[in-house]
Amino acid sequence: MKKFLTGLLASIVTLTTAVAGVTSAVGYNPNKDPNGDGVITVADATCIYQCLGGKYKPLDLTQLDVDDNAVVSDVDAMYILMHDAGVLSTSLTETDSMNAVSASQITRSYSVYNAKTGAYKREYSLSVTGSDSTVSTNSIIGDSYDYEKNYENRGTAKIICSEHGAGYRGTGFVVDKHTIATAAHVVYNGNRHGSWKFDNILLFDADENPVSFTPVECHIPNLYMSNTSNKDYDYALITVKEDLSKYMSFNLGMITDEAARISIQTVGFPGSNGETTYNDYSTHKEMLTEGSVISVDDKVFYHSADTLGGNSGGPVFLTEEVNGKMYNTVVGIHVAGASTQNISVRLTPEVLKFLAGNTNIQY
Ligand SMILES: [Ca+2]
Ligand SMILES: [Ca+2]
Repeated sequence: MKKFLTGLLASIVTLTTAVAGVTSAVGYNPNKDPNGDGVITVADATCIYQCLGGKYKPLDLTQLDVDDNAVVSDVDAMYILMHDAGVLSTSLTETDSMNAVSASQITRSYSVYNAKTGAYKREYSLSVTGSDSTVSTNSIIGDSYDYEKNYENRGTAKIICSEHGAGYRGTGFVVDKHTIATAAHVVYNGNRHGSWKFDNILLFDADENPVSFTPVECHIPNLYMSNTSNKDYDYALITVKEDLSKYMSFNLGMITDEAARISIQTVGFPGSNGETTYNDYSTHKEMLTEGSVISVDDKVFYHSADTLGGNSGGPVFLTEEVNGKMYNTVVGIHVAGASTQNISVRLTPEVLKFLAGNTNIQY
């Protein structure tokens, strides 16, 4: 985190010559106070990073969306840091609403399977704490998001499974150094109450050359396995043996309840091009489609970007621009298609805790 902040602040300093342009482009709302303590400081950026790492669940997610674009992402934290560095010189006008103090703990349990054999390995639980300003303001050390993203390679994964008739199971995306996110129904084999047996994971470099990664573990929510028709918990992860740092092209973020109609994109490896079904997985091409959010529920949201079988587990993301640099922020995991709208698991603090703040990752 320190390294990230240092780099970011250094880049902010170089941007101060274009302050006027930055400010007008920002849409920064000075009334937003992420941690609810009445002042805008670096602690508010920390609060955003901690929530994005699944450490806390804020009472009011919209307080973290400081540029009012219905998405909470690294970009909001950057705006806070620009404000703190004097690039954005507005002062907080309201100190009334504390975005704080919920004693609740949200706990979810997960089962782990050997990704090569499908056999059960172990179980664990993860808890997210209600946001508390006295905690969030403490320190900027020990968070997730302590490395810079690499945008040269693609972070979209093709999940190969010869045990399955089609030879592959779907799409995933890199979220951490050894972690690939996907949908639970891509990895869960209900017939044996375990995971499918995965051969390898393919990622693609900047020249579209496939690179193989070795699957090690599959982590699946117990709530999904107890009711596989419930889309709310249709998310999972696969760990791989090799380091994925060069493929971390996505940030993770959260849409707010007001996100209907914002533009999103999906990317993945559909099993057909809409006319022809691919029989050979090696011919799958990465396909990007665009659409928008239609409506938002607590744990899922609905969108209009075209998807086909094989897109399952792929990222639903949006692109944000700060000072000429583009950031791809995943806000959902594609889980199901339908004729009028597609369904995506919504990234919430509980899901972010699992993907980005998970202390049970083995590889
Ligand atoms: Ca604050
Ligand atoms: Ca935002």
